[in-house]
Amino acid sequence: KQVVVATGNAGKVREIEQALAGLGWQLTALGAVTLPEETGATYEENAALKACAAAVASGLPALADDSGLEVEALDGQPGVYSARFGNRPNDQERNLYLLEKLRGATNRRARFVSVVILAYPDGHLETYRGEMSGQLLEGPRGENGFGYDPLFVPDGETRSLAEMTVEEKRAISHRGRALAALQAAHQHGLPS
Ligand code: ITT
Repeated sequence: KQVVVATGNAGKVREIEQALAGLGWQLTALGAVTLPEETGATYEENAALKACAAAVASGLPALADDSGLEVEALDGQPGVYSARFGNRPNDQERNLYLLEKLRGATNRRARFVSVVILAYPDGHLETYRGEMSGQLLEGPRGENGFGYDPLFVPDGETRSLAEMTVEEKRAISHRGRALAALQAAHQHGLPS
């Protein structure tokens, strides 16, 4: 079965391909399809916007992830705005911005949320959600992963996500959990 992976984020592509390898689907890149602007107020709305646009444009089922980091001391920010936090242009700059915002903060608790939606060209949607709680470091650690990974130590772990392999991150992460639920629902084949 051919399924379009509707993301422009290479880190997500790696994690999705690794997590869904067991399904034997032919995962296809977006190609010429451009994703719509993320105008939704929730992860669910934004994931649906991206997955539906790709499914309609390609005529194939399409999978999208919308995700974010919710920081307790910042009242849940940046949340759905995680990819544009502080209007900073890249992951490294956004990490510095987050560290500035948290300077001196004793509560460094945060959680990642991922909503994965599989959309079909006929408009049918499947929605899967995963979360992971942890603590934010005072400086980056590790080179793996993407986004806020170098700053985040999951509960029960000592390493940051950027010090883990893709496999180790998948076993505990927000996206890993959402994708595990998708995989379980499709163990016996993709409906039509
Ligand atoms: P697409 O919309 O093309 O999929 P994006 O990066 O813009 O790519 P989002 O709008 O969902 O995706 O933004 C999510 C942001 O949240 C992402 O850019 C990271 O900054 C952060 N994020 C989400 N999951 C993460 C993870 O597993 N590790 C580190 N940062 C993550």
